[in-house]
Amino acid sequence: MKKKLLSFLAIICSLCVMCGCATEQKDYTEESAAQAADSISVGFSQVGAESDWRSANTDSMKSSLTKENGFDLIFMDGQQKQTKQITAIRSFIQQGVDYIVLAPVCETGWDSVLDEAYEANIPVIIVDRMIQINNDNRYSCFVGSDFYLEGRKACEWLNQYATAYDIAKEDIHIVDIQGTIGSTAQIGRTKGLVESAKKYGWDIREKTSGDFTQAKGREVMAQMLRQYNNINVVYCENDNEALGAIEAIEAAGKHAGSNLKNGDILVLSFDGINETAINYALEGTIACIVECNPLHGPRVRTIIDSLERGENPDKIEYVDETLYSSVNVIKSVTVDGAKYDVTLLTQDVIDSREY
Ligand code: GYE
Repeated sequence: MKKKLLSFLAIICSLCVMCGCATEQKDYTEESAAQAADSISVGFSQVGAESDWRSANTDSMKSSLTKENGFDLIFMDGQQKQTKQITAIRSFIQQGVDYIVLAPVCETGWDSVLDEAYEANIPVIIVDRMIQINNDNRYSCFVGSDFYLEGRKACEWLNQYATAYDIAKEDIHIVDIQGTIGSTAQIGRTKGLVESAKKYGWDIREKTSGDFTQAKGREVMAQMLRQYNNINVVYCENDNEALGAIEAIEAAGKHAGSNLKNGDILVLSFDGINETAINYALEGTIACIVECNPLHGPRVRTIIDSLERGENPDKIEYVDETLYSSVNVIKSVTVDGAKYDVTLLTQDVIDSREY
């Protein structure tokens, strides 16, 4: 891309000289040519705009891969459709970008298009969610969250909560509002719940997708509340679904909170970006939120910088994430022998967050 741009701009410059353009204009064009030649072109295929997490992630990418930082970013919104993302990647290949960044809506079905990027010699960086592919050399590296770990952290929190408040395992009746089916965020969070339910003997009444949106979260929760009369835990695979679920709980004349013995429905959630959701966790309407960090822009920038220097960044980079609790009794959770602190959500904690 840089080479193509240089020759294109060189032609423009010589045309200007031939046409007798003013000297200042020539200087200006040469300056732009130099700038454009130096800039790194990046095609970013984003999943969509389904949640607050996604908007924060888009902002982070756009504010890191800026002209001032030496990038020429081409942003394409996939509207939650893999076909649109594949079309976007093909157009990036056509344009001869220097790098392709992909936040994949789902894990499978990327082989052909990433073969094409590989043949075109364009490095691909996977962000946020993972892909399953035959040849791992079709992407340079991945940066994002460990969703399976996130799910298990939430469930360890629930187990300790049940122990602390003396709730028998057979009295726990969970519904799972899943994310977009087939996305790593959904696969990992659902797997964490299913395995923990088996381990602790909890009853999962139903698992159904809310597509990571508030509207769908409300709709499926309303439907499940009509169907089952003993739901006392709702495991929402993101905050937007949790907001929808809470609306449905209230509309059904029930209460979202931590007092299960008094008939409350305990809401567990993921992300911690949406302000209303965070404030709900502060007041106890949401019992626990596993943070999911969306600030991948600076991370992608660091990866590209190191690839430019000819280095090999880590193939897989997981980001650190906090576990926020509305109650003070649970201090830490342990997953696979590793201990993770639980942060009691306070106004000070909210004020000190990066987003
Ligand atoms: O949790 C959800 C979003 O892949 C981490 O996608 C992301 C998830 C996030 O729509 O809110």
